[in-house]
Amino acid sequence: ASADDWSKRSIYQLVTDRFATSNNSVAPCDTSLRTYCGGSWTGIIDHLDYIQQMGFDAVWISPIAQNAEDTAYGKGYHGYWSTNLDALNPHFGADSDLKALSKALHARAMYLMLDVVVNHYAGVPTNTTISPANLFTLDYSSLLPFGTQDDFHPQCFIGNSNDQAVLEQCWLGDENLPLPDVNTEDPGVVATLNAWIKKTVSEYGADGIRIDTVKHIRRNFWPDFVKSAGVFALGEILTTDPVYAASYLGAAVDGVFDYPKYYQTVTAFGSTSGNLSALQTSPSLPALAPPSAPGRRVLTAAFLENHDQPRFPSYASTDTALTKNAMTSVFVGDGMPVLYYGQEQGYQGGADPGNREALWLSGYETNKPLVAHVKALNAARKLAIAKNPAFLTTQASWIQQSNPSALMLSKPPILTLLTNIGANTSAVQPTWHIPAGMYKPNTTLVDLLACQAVVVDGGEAGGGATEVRAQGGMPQVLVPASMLSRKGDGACP
Ligand code: ABC
Ligand code: CA
Repeated sequence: ASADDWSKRSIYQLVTDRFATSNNSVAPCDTSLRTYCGGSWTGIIDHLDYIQQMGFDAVWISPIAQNAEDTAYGKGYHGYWSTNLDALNPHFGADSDLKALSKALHARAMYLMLDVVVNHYAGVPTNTTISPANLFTLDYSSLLPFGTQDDFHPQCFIGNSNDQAVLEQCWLGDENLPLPDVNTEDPGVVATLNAWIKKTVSEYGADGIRIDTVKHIRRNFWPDFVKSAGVFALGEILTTDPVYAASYLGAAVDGVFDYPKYYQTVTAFGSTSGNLSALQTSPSLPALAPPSAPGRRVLTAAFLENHDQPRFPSYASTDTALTKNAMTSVFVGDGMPVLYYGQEQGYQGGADPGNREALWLSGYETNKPLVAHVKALNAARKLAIAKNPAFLTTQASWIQQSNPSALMLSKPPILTLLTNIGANTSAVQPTWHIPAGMYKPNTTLVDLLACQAVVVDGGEAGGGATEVRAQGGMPQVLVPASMLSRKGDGACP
């Protein structure tokens, strides 16, 4: 599938080892042990209803390759510590299970996104500090399909460096668990990786790939790799800098995770005194992207949580109003929304590895407030796309509000009202000002979250200017009532 196809989708990101076990067995899972808890590809197949019923039509799973077993930081249950790209991780199931997952998704018209790691492997050191140039002894022959030291960059750690050459050619990890950096300067290595991604995508019927550590490989490596994949490629570039993130957009990969917006969103809604300004003033990534080939679609992915960041409520504590506002801005703003499994269950784990809880411990309960919230947000987004195809290509714009804890985002046909006042009932609720001229006087709008009507003022003087008072710190997602059908299409019948 292309970027265009993906742009309409909502992605559910899961950690394969933590999402669902085969046969619904309920094993304990202590995240601090950094070991396998028993999730499998078959487990995912058995819980596709759960994912689909929330309105998701794509699933991003953990990297599938065989990983290092026992390391100083536990086992490779997350999948990012490859040892053999040509073998599957046996903890997640058999080859036939992964193929069955792909088939089961496609039978529901859902997409499969594979996570691919080609920047590095994991190498368990057998001896440290041999010489400054050879920091440790590694069994390179066990890192397949490469297998020789020349296939990797010389030993050096990235550490805290921001130097682009160091980021690209030194190693992630540390002395306890070095991540041998693949020599992507070598044409033979590059050819092997391009052939590998082509084969992997076709073998497992992937509709798109999430590419790990994009900023750690030279920029001009990526176009051929993405072309070999032949499907939409969404890159991870972990940065707070929009200009840096955007420089990869189109030029290296089709889409990037909007990490800058993630940081701004956490700043804005992470507390009731959060600063809302960066979120409103930061330029959007597509606007900063280098000019791409005519007609080429570039995409960003919006998210509030992932496997590398503390879960949102671990910043916002238990204030569900803040969480709901932050989630709303992700789903109905710019970019393809990505929800990290467990957010819908209100999971609150902190930094890695605490943020990788087992979902089976929640019982996959669907009558939870955040499950309903996610459902409503996916439905709102689908309605907006159906009613206005330009929704996907029109950039959202912030409408300045005088109240310091109120935000208003316009992305037709949706007008989103956000606040970081929080759930505390004694807080004075902010008022949003819908400017005159936006809607005809007397238009009825419906908040798709509470299914409540808001009527635009008819008064001569105001010309449709309307004040809306927040309730309980909750966000509102407004569309004209005329867009809703009586039958109900998921969004407020
Ligand atoms: C394990 C343990 C951790 C332990 C660590 C030393 O070892 O679990 O508890 O602290 C995988 C595993 C991890 C594992 C790592 C290392 O490997 O999932 O559990 O950590 O062995 C990708 C994947 C990620 C994966 C890897 C490595 C790469 O999504 O899951 O991790 O295979 C860098 C990379 C980025 C990478 C990330 C983990 O590390 O660029 O691709 N993600 C700054 C740098 C970033 C850097 C980040 C690390 O620090 O600019 O390049 O990301 O945290 C500030 C933040 C900064 C931040 C800046 C931009 O903003 O405080 O951290 O970024 O505000
Ligand atoms: Ca590298």
